[in-house]
Amino acid sequence: MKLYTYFRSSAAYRVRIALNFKGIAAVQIPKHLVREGGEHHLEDYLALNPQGLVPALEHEGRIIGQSLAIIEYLEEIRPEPPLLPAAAGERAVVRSMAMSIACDIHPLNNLRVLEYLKGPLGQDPDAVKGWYRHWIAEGFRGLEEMAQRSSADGRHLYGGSVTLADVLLVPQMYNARRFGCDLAPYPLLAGISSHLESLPAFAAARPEAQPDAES
Ligand SMILES: N[C@@H](CCC(=O)N[C@@H](CS)C(=O)NCC(=O)O)C(=O)O
Repeated sequence: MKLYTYFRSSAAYRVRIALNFKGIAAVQIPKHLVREGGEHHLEDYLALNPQGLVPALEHEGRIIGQSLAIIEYLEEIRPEPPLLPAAAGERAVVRSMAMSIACDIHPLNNLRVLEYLKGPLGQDPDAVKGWYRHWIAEGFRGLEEMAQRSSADGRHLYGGSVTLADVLLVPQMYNARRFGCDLAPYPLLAGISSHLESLPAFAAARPEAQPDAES
């Protein structure tokens, strides 16, 4: 199994957590998103993943893009330990929390969106940071409230064990800290993330611990 990744990519970070959580080994193939205009734009990578985004997973002759599709695939080929609860209704709630990050926060704050704001739209760095922080605040406000309803122990977004929603939370929190977002309004999310970051599967997946990490 091969994972095309970049140490700071939060979507790749999600997949690294899921791989570690399930004890699945994957060879990491770094694609630098900034160097030389971004290695993800080069022909060799586009031939593998026409979307030109990381992560992508290569397994049994197939290339799978999209972190959520990859994680659901890992869940299906290695069901234990599970990242989704057994009951359909519970799984739906966990997925809704995960998607609030993957579909509603992350795409608005992705590198190419920020670059487009800076370049073609001529926005200055402070305006771009403001954009980033705005969408984090919008997304985290709702997620904090969802967590109040669904966390059983203040250490997990849903119930009292690790789920897909937690796998999405930690990388988004990492990014929010990088962009200097005010996290004080989300004490539950901050507490949950801090607990999760101490778990081995999450700690080993953090950007600074990756082979392609830069300071
Ligand atoms: N929805 C995709 C998002 C993938 C994505 O946007 N990856 C980012 C890194 S986190 C990327 O490759 N960005 C390159 C760019 O914006 O140019 C997923 O969940 O895998």
